[in-house]
Amino acid sequence: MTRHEDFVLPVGTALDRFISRHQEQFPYATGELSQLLRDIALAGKIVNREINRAGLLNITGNFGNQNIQGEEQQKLDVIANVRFIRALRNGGEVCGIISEEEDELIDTGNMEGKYVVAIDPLDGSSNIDVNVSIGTIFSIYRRTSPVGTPVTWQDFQQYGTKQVASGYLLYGSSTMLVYTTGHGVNGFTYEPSLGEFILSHADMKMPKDAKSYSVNEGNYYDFPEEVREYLDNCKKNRFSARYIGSLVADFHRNLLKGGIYLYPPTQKAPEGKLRLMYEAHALAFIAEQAGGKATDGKRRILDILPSSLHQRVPLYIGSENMVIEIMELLKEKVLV
Ligand code: P6P
Repeated sequence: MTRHEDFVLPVGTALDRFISRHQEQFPYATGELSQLLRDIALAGKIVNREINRAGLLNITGNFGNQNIQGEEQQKLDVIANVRFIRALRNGGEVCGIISEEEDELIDTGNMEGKYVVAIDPLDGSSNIDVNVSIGTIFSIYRRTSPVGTPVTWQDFQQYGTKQVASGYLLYGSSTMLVYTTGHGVNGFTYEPSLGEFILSHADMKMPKDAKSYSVNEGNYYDFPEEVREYLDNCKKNRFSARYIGSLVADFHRNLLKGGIYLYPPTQKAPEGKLRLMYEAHALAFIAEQAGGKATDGKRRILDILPSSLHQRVPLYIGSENMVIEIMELLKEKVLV
Protein backbone atom coordinates (compact mmCIF):
# COMPACT_ATOMS: atom_id res chain seq x y z
CA MET A 1 0.00 0.00 0.00
CA THR A 2 1.58 3.27 -1.11
CA ARG A 3 1.70 5.74 1.77
CA HIS A 4 1.33 9.51 1.33
CA GLU A 5 4.76 10.13 2.82
CA ASP A 6 6.27 7.98 0.06
CA PHE A 7 5.40 10.82 -2.30
CA VAL A 8 7.29 13.55 -0.46
CA LEU A 9 10.63 14.07 -2.18
CA PRO A 10 13.34 16.60 -1.23
CA VAL A 11 13.19 20.19 -2.50
CA GLY A 12 15.65 20.50 -5.37
CA THR A 13 14.46 17.36 -7.13
CA ALA A 14 14.10 17.92 -10.88
CA LEU A 15 10.63 17.37 -12.32
CA ASP A 16 11.69 14.47 -14.53
CA ARG A 17 13.19 12.59 -11.60
CA PHE A 18 10.16 13.42 -9.45
CA ILE A 19 7.80 12.00 -12.08
CA SER A 20 9.94 8.87 -12.45
CA ARG A 21 10.13 8.31 -8.68
CA HIS A 22 6.35 8.65 -8.44
CA GLN A 23 5.86 6.22 -11.29
CA GLU A 24 7.98 3.68 -9.37
CA GLN A 25 5.34 3.83 -6.61
CA PHE A 26 2.83 2.35 -9.04
CA PRO A 27 4.01 -1.11 -10.12
CA TYR A 28 1.40 -1.26 -12.86
CA ALA A 29 2.09 2.24 -14.21
CA THR A 30 3.12 1.97 -17.83
CA GLY A 31 4.59 5.46 -18.08
CA GLU A 32 2.02 7.09 -20.35
CA LEU A 33 0.81 9.53 -17.69
CA SER A 34 4.41 10.32 -16.80
CA GLN A 35 5.13 11.12 -20.43
CA LEU A 36 1.97 13.22 -20.68
CA LEU A 37 3.07 15.32 -17.70
CA ARG A 38 6.46 15.79 -19.36
CA ASP A 39 4.72 16.90 -22.58
CA ILE A 40 2.76 19.54 -20.65
CA ALA A 41 5.91 20.77 -18.91
CA LEU A 42 7.69 21.07 -22.26
CA ALA A 43 4.88 23.14 -23.76
CA GLY A 44 4.90 25.27 -20.61
CA LYS A 45 8.60 26.05 -21.10
CA ILE A 46 7.95 27.12 -24.70
CA VAL A 47 4.94 29.29 -23.78
CA ASN A 48 6.93 30.79 -20.92
CA ARG A 49 9.62 31.86 -23.40
CA GLU A 50 7.01 33.42 -25.72
CA ILE A 51 5.40 35.33 -22.86
CA ASN A 52 8.72 36.66 -21.60
CA ARG A 53 9.58 38.03 -25.04
CA ALA A 54 6.04 39.15 -25.99
CA GLY A 55 6.71 42.86 -25.68
CA LEU A 56 9.68 42.57 -28.03
CA LEU A 57 8.09 40.38 -30.67
CA ASN A 58 4.90 42.33 -31.29
CA ILE A 59 2.84 39.35 -30.08
CA THR A 60 0.89 41.27 -27.47
CA GLY A 61 -2.57 42.64 -28.14
CA ASN A 62 -5.63 41.22 -29.88
CA PHE A 63 -5.41 38.48 -32.48
CA GLY A 64 -8.47 39.92 -34.20
CA ASN A 65 -10.86 37.04 -33.46
CA GLN A 66 -13.32 36.22 -30.72
CA ASN A 67 -13.37 32.75 -29.17
CA ILE A 68 -16.56 30.82 -28.50
CA GLN A 69 -16.76 32.59 -25.17
CA GLY A 70 -17.18 35.86 -27.07
CA GLU A 71 -13.86 37.04 -25.65
CA GLU A 72 -11.26 38.86 -27.75
CA GLN A 73 -8.49 36.33 -28.44
CA GLN A 74 -5.07 37.71 -27.63
CA LYS A 75 -2.20 36.78 -29.91
CA LEU A 76 -0.62 34.85 -27.05
CA ASP A 77 -3.90 32.96 -26.47
CA VAL A 78 -3.58 31.59 -29.99
CA ILE A 79 0.16 30.90 -29.66
CA ALA A 80 -0.29 29.07 -26.35
CA ASN A 81 -3.21 27.08 -27.73
CA VAL A 82 -1.16 25.95 -30.73
CA ARG A 83 1.86 25.07 -28.55
CA PHE A 84 -0.08 22.92 -26.08
CA ILE A 85 -2.17 21.16 -28.73
CA ARG A 86 0.97 20.41 -30.75
CA ALA A 87 2.86 19.09 -27.69
CA LEU A 88 -0.07 16.90 -26.63
CA ARG A 89 -0.68 15.61 -30.17
CA ASN A 90 3.00 14.88 -30.84
CA GLY A 91 3.44 13.27 -27.40
CA GLY A 92 1.05 10.53 -28.53
CA GLU A 93 -0.54 9.84 -25.11
CA VAL A 94 -3.67 11.95 -25.68
CA CYS A 95 -6.55 10.92 -27.95
CA GLY A 96 -8.57 14.11 -27.49
CA ILE A 97 -8.37 17.70 -26.22
CA ILE A 98 -10.89 20.32 -25.12
CA SER A 99 -9.50 23.86 -25.15
CA GLU A 100 -10.99 27.19 -24.14
CA GLU A 101 -9.77 28.47 -27.53
CA GLU A 102 -11.47 25.74 -29.59
CA ASP A 103 -15.22 25.63 -30.28
CA GLU A 104 -15.31 21.83 -30.54
CA LEU A 105 -13.30 18.95 -29.07
CA ILE A 106 -10.10 18.08 -30.91
CA ASP A 107 -9.46 14.51 -32.10
CA THR A 108 -5.65 14.25 -32.04
CA GLY A 109 -5.72 11.11 -34.22
CA ASN A 110 -3.84 9.20 -31.47
CA MET A 111 -6.46 6.45 -31.19
CA GLU A 112 -4.07 4.43 -28.98
CA GLY A 113 -3.88 7.35 -26.54
CA LYS A 114 -5.33 6.46 -23.14
CA TYR A 115 -5.95 10.01 -21.92
CA VAL A 116 -7.94 13.14 -22.72
CA VAL A 117 -6.98 16.67 -21.63
CA ALA A 118 -9.12 19.74 -20.94
CA ILE A 119 -7.04 22.91 -21.01
CA ASP A 120 -7.19 26.68 -20.71
CA PRO A 121 -3.95 27.42 -22.57
CA LEU A 122 -3.60 30.97 -21.27
CA ASP A 123 -6.00 32.16 -18.58
CA GLY A 124 -6.08 35.84 -17.72
CA SER A 125 -4.69 36.80 -21.09
CA SER A 126 -6.21 40.30 -20.92
CA ASN A 127 -3.45 40.94 -18.36
CA ILE A 128 -0.65 40.09 -20.81
CA ASP A 129 -0.21 43.62 -22.13
CA VAL A 130 0.07 45.06 -18.63
CA ASN A 131 2.61 42.45 -17.51
CA VAL A 132 0.42 40.86 -14.84
CA SER A 133 0.85 37.13 -14.04
CA ILE A 134 -1.16 34.73 -16.21
CA GLY A 135 -1.51 30.95 -16.28
CA THR A 136 -2.31 27.68 -17.99
CA ILE A 137 -4.81 25.31 -16.35
CA PHE A 138 -5.13 21.61 -17.29
CA SER A 139 -7.16 18.59 -16.34
CA ILE A 140 -6.36 14.97 -17.34
CA TYR A 141 -8.85 12.08 -17.54
CA ARG A 142 -8.48 8.46 -18.62
CA ARG A 143 -10.62 7.92 -21.73
CA THR A 144 -13.79 5.85 -21.22
CA SER A 145 -14.14 4.69 -24.85
CA PRO A 146 -12.08 1.68 -26.03
CA VAL A 147 -8.42 2.34 -26.88
CA GLY A 148 -8.01 2.14 -30.66
CA THR A 149 -11.27 3.96 -31.40
CA PRO A 150 -11.82 7.69 -32.11
CA VAL A 151 -12.28 9.98 -29.09
CA THR A 152 -15.87 10.89 -28.17
CA TRP A 153 -17.52 13.64 -26.08
CA GLN A 154 -18.33 10.97 -23.48
CA ASP A 155 -14.57 10.58 -22.86
CA PHE A 156 -14.64 14.11 -21.45
CA GLN A 157 -18.07 14.03 -19.81
CA GLN A 158 -16.79 12.79 -16.45
CA TYR A 159 -17.11 13.88 -12.81
CA GLY A 160 -14.21 15.94 -11.52
CA THR A 161 -13.47 13.10 -9.10
CA LYS A 162 -12.39 11.03 -12.12
CA GLN A 163 -9.41 13.25 -12.92
CA VAL A 164 -6.13 11.31 -12.91
CA ALA A 165 -4.16 14.57 -12.68
CA SER A 166 -4.64 18.31 -12.83
CA GLY A 167 -2.51 21.38 -12.45
CA TYR A 168 -1.51 24.82 -13.58
CA LEU A 169 1.46 26.78 -14.85
CA LEU A 170 1.87 30.27 -13.39
CA TYR A 171 3.86 32.70 -15.54
CA GLY A 172 4.68 35.20 -12.80
CA SER A 173 7.74 36.76 -11.16
CA SER A 174 8.94 33.20 -11.53
CA THR A 175 7.31 30.48 -13.61
CA MET A 176 5.87 27.55 -11.68
CA LEU A 177 4.22 24.24 -12.44
CA VAL A 178 1.89 23.02 -9.68
CA TYR A 179 0.08 19.68 -10.09
CA THR A 180 -1.46 16.70 -8.38
CA THR A 181 -2.00 13.07 -9.38
CA GLY A 182 -4.19 12.48 -6.34
CA HIS A 183 -1.31 12.07 -3.88
CA GLY A 184 -0.80 15.59 -2.64
CA VAL A 185 0.21 18.79 -4.43
CA ASN A 186 3.74 19.72 -5.45
CA GLY A 187 5.13 22.94 -6.91
CA PHE A 188 8.09 23.23 -9.26
CA THR A 189 9.91 26.46 -10.06
CA TYR A 190 11.39 26.90 -13.53
CA GLU A 191 15.15 27.50 -13.65
CA PRO A 192 15.69 29.03 -17.13
CA SER A 193 19.47 28.59 -17.02
CA LEU A 194 18.93 24.83 -16.71
CA GLY A 195 15.68 24.63 -18.67
CA GLU A 196 14.36 22.56 -15.78
CA PHE A 197 11.43 22.66 -13.38
CA ILE A 198 12.84 22.09 -9.87
CA LEU A 199 10.77 20.99 -6.85
CA SER A 200 10.48 24.11 -4.68
CA HIS A 201 7.17 23.55 -2.82
CA ALA A 202 6.85 19.94 -1.63
CA ASP A 203 3.53 18.59 -0.41
CA MET A 204 1.68 21.94 -0.49
CA LYS A 205 -1.09 22.48 2.09
CA MET A 206 -3.67 25.28 1.98
CA PRO A 207 -4.22 27.00 5.37
CA LYS A 208 -7.68 26.16 6.76
CA ASP A 209 -8.41 29.81 7.47
CA ALA A 210 -7.18 33.25 6.45
CA LYS A 211 -8.18 36.89 6.48
CA SER A 212 -8.02 37.47 2.73
CA TYR A 213 -10.62 37.25 -0.05
CA SER A 214 -10.46 37.55 -3.84
CA VAL A 215 -13.48 38.91 -5.72
CA ASN A 216 -14.28 41.57 -8.30
CA GLU A 217 -15.97 44.07 -5.97
CA GLY A 218 -17.23 45.95 -9.02
CA ASN A 219 -19.93 43.26 -9.35
CA TYR A 220 -20.99 43.55 -5.68
CA TYR A 221 -24.57 44.71 -6.40
CA ASP A 222 -25.04 41.84 -8.87
CA PHE A 223 -24.15 39.17 -6.31
CA PRO A 224 -26.70 37.02 -4.47
CA GLU A 225 -27.68 38.60 -1.14
CA GLU A 226 -25.86 35.86 0.82
CA VAL A 227 -22.59 36.60 -1.02
CA ARG A 228 -22.96 40.31 -0.23
CA GLU A 229 -23.53 39.34 3.41
CA TYR A 230 -20.36 37.23 3.38
CA LEU A 231 -18.32 40.06 1.84
CA ASP A 232 -19.74 42.56 4.34
CA ASN A 233 -18.58 40.28 7.16
CA CYS A 234 -15.10 40.10 5.60
CA LYS A 235 -14.95 43.91 5.63
CA LYS A 236 -16.32 44.19 9.20
CA ASN A 237 -13.53 41.81 10.24
CA ARG A 238 -10.98 43.92 8.37
CA PHE A 239 -10.00 41.13 5.95
CA SER A 240 -7.61 42.01 3.11
CA ALA A 241 -9.06 42.23 -0.39
CA ARG A 242 -6.62 40.67 -2.86
CA TYR A 243 -7.81 40.42 -6.48
CA ILE A 244 -5.33 40.23 -9.34
CA GLY A 245 -7.93 39.50 -12.02
CA SER A 246 -5.96 36.41 -13.03
CA LEU A 247 -7.45 33.21 -11.58
CA VAL A 248 -4.23 31.20 -11.46
CA ALA A 249 -2.36 34.01 -9.67
CA ASP A 250 -5.17 34.54 -7.14
CA PHE A 251 -5.58 30.81 -6.58
CA HIS A 252 -1.83 30.27 -6.13
CA ARG A 253 -1.56 33.02 -3.50
CA ASN A 254 -4.54 31.53 -1.63
CA LEU A 255 -2.98 28.05 -1.87
CA LEU A 256 0.17 29.34 -0.18
CA LYS A 257 -1.25 31.87 2.28
CA GLY A 258 -4.88 30.86 2.65
CA GLY A 259 -7.88 32.78 1.39
CA ILE A 260 -11.00 32.37 -0.74
CA TYR A 261 -11.58 33.20 -4.41
CA LEU A 262 -15.16 33.97 -5.37
CA TYR A 263 -16.73 34.30 -8.81
CA PRO A 264 -20.49 34.34 -8.05
CA PRO A 265 -23.25 34.61 -10.64
CA THR A 266 -23.58 38.16 -12.03
CA GLN A 267 -25.98 39.87 -14.43
CA LYS A 268 -23.36 39.52 -17.19
CA ALA A 269 -22.57 35.92 -16.21
CA PRO A 270 -25.72 34.39 -14.62
CA GLU A 271 -24.09 30.91 -14.59
CA GLY A 272 -20.81 32.35 -13.33
CA LYS A 273 -17.86 33.21 -15.59
CA LEU A 274 -15.41 30.39 -15.04
CA ARG A 275 -15.53 27.17 -17.02
CA LEU A 276 -16.17 23.85 -15.31
CA MET A 277 -14.06 21.56 -17.46
CA TYR A 278 -10.74 23.36 -17.79
CA GLU A 279 -10.77 25.76 -14.84
CA ALA A 280 -13.01 24.75 -11.93
CA HIS A 281 -12.50 20.95 -12.04
CA ALA A 282 -8.73 21.27 -12.34
CA LEU A 283 -8.29 23.80 -9.50
CA ALA A 284 -10.86 22.05 -7.29
CA PHE A 285 -8.78 18.83 -7.49
CA ILE A 286 -5.67 20.80 -6.47
CA ALA A 287 -7.55 22.62 -3.70
CA GLU A 288 -8.95 19.44 -2.14
CA GLN A 289 -5.63 17.61 -2.40
CA ALA A 290 -4.07 20.52 -0.48
CA GLY A 291 -6.82 20.46 2.19
CA GLY A 292 -9.04 23.18 0.72
CA LYS A 293 -12.53 23.11 -0.77
CA ALA A 294 -14.37 24.18 -3.94
CA THR A 295 -18.09 24.62 -4.55
CA ASP A 296 -20.50 26.25 -6.97
CA GLY A 297 -22.48 27.40 -3.94
CA LYS A 298 -24.63 24.29 -3.79
CA ARG A 299 -22.47 21.38 -4.93
CA ARG A 300 -18.90 20.21 -4.52
CA ILE A 301 -17.22 21.19 -7.82
CA LEU A 302 -15.73 17.70 -8.24
CA ASP A 303 -19.23 16.18 -8.03
CA ILE A 304 -20.54 18.16 -11.03
CA LEU A 305 -20.92 16.20 -14.29
CA PRO A 306 -20.35 18.45 -17.33
CA SER A 307 -23.26 18.88 -19.73
CA SER A 308 -21.34 20.87 -22.37
CA LEU A 309 -17.70 21.62 -23.32
CA HIS A 310 -17.67 25.25 -22.23
CA GLN A 311 -20.15 25.05 -19.38
CA ARG A 312 -19.74 27.84 -16.83
CA VAL A 313 -20.17 27.56 -13.05
CA PRO A 314 -20.10 29.92 -10.09
CA LEU A 315 -16.88 29.25 -8.17
CA TYR A 316 -16.03 29.58 -4.48
CA ILE A 317 -12.61 27.98 -3.89
CA GLY A 318 -9.91 28.12 -1.22
CA SER A 319 -9.41 27.64 2.51
CA GLU A 320 -11.71 24.94 3.88
CA ASN A 321 -13.33 26.93 6.70
CA MET A 322 -13.93 29.97 4.48
CA VAL A 323 -15.63 27.89 1.77
CA ILE A 324 -17.73 26.07 4.40
CA GLU A 325 -18.88 29.43 5.77
CA ILE A 326 -20.13 30.73 2.44
CA MET A 327 -21.69 27.36 1.56
CA GLU A 328 -23.73 27.49 4.77
CA LEU A 329 -24.94 31.00 3.93
CA LEU A 330 -25.91 29.97 0.40
CA LYS A 331 -27.51 26.71 1.57
CA GLU A 332 -29.72 28.68 3.95
CA LYS A 333 -31.01 30.48 0.84
CA VAL A 334 -31.79 27.15 -0.86
CA LEU A 335 -33.50 25.82 2.31
CA VAL A 336 -35.69 28.89 2.76
P1 P6P B 1 -13.39 39.80 -14.12
C1 P6P B 1 -9.70 36.00 -16.69
O1 P6P B 1 -10.49 36.42 -17.79
C2 P6P B 1 -10.61 35.19 -15.78
O2 P6P B 1 -11.10 34.08 -16.47
C3 P6P B 1 -9.87 34.77 -14.52
O3 P6P B 1 -8.52 34.53 -14.76
C4 P6P B 1 -10.08 35.95 -13.60
O4 P6P B 1 -10.08 35.58 -12.22
C5 P6P B 1 -11.47 36.44 -14.01
O5 P6P B 1 -11.69 36.01 -15.35
C6 P6P B 1 -11.55 37.94 -13.97
O6 P6P B 1 -12.87 38.30 -14.36
O7 P6P B 1 -14.84 39.75 -14.54
O8 P6P B 1 -13.24 40.07 -12.63
O9 P6P B 1 -12.52 40.69 -14.96
